[in-house]
Amino acid sequence: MSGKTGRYAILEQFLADGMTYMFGNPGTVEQGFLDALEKYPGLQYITTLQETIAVAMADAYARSTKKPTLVQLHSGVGLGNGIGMMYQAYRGHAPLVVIAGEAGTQYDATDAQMAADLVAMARPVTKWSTRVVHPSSLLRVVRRAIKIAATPPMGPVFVALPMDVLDAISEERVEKTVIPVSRVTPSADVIDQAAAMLAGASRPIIIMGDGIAYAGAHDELRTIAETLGADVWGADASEVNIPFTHPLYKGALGHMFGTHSSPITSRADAVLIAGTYIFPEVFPALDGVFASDAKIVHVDLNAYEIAKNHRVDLGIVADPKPTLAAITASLAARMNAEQKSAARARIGVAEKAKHDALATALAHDATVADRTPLDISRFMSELAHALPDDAVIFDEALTSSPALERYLHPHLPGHFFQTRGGSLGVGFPGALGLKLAHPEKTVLGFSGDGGCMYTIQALWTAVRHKIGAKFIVCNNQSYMLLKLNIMEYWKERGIEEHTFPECFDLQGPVVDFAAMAHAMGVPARRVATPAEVGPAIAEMLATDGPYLLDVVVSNTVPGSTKS
Ligand SMILES: Cc1ncc(C[n+]2csc(CCOP(=O)(O)OP(=O)(O)O)c2C)c(N)n1
Repeated sequence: MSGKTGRYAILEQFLADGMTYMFGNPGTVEQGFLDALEKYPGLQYITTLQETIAVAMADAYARSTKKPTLVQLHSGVGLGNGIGMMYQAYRGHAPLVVIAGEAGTQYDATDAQMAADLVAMARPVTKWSTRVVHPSSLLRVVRRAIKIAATPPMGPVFVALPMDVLDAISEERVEKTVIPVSRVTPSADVIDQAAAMLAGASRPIIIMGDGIAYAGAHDELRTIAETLGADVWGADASEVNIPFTHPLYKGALGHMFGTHSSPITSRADAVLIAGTYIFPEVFPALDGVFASDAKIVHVDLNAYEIAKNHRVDLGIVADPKPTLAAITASLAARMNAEQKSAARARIGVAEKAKHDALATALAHDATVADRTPLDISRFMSELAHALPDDAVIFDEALTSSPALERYLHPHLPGHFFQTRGGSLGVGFPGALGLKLAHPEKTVLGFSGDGGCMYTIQALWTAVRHKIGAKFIVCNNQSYMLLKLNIMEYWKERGIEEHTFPECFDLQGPVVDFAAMAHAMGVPARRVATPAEVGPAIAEMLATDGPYLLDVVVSNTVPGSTKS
């Protein structure tokens, strides 16, 4: 690379590491390497019109491909816009490599317009935040950043790139970054200790999260659950870690309230935690989450998360895939006939309970199927008939998600992603990131009418780069989740139910999402009655390219007389 300036060398480094997209929004202090991009057609710039979209697209792409993914933001102002979504990526362990330009080290003392401490801004939302200060270490620093992002527990990193460093000659060699192998299996005695704690349980549960999907440990999780006859609960689980249809899968413990999860977790006499942390809820219970005599085993590659908040009897820093397989083998040898038969009986009970709960929900859906305003279950049921089995979904439908799960029953690993981290606006850019990762598949992004307004300009990017994802707005004209949550708040504090805060309502003015889509070149339709559902879905799926459906649904708040 002798004789090349840093602005070229850095792009060659990204290419050497298999990066094919730079998601970003440009500025003048990045012009050097953006100008150099034309020499490298293998690295495509994906133009977004707001930094939130660049980060959210990259987040979904990285989650789907599990590969370090490049994001370019513009100086302090662009980084500032991107921070909320970088938090999302940090919480969700997405391996993003975020870069931003700076005027140059020679201007440090001047403190002029655009000057900002970028490293400090990015630090709280990254695994590592740094600045390259000399051309001799440009690629060294970039490779270290990529390695840190892609080493479990993965997460975003940030590198500030002063222009004068990139304009200087780079003498460093480009070489592929080495990511350490982390397929760590514990020793046999540790496996046996774990099996001994779990084997005799009569009320075992498994709490699992996306560390399972990351490790590709789907089969191992299913097998150990079946061996133990243990209910499986999700915590920070926003992908398919076990098929949603599996009899033992009970759903998510919840995102908000420990009062919802503690009654479940405290009943267990043995708890296996794998690939997640305890607990991701916003208002978690601070104690009493496990029975005092319950045995708690925690397996994860993330040592920080083990025994972070609550007692653990055996913490194992290891890869869930080989570890769960080894514990299962030990259980099979250790469990006696009576224990095995009790485990099978628990599966039977779980199967019946799941079947009955689904039948009740479907019976209720049938009573509202012909209503106008629409019930979202009508839309989901017709969509389920029309979609290919291997459609890929980004679900930010929030209060419409239960109906989505009921009909689309996510079951294929890598085909279903939900928001992770709490920042609204991931649904539509998320679908674009997934479509880039799976160009041959039907990809759908679901969002509430509230959530999609944070990043609606993503539709422009879809047209600009011919990314044929489909977008579905579950339009209940409100911040419905906030209404449901405040009802919980009223109940807990003995406050009588009253009208919801006006700021939770989105009815005035009502957004015409189809018109917005048309304005950005995306064909779209508004769906408001049961009769319109089928033809609209057919048109969406027959359209080659992006398409938006604005599905106008009831804004009635379940369980409330207020609106
Ligand atoms: C960036 C950001 N701002 C605000 C919030 C707070 N918040 C959580 S849920 C929610 C309402 C979401 O409404 P919508 O997307 O329409 O879905 P619905 O709840 O109606 O199903 C809001 C505003 C958030 N999570 N993220």
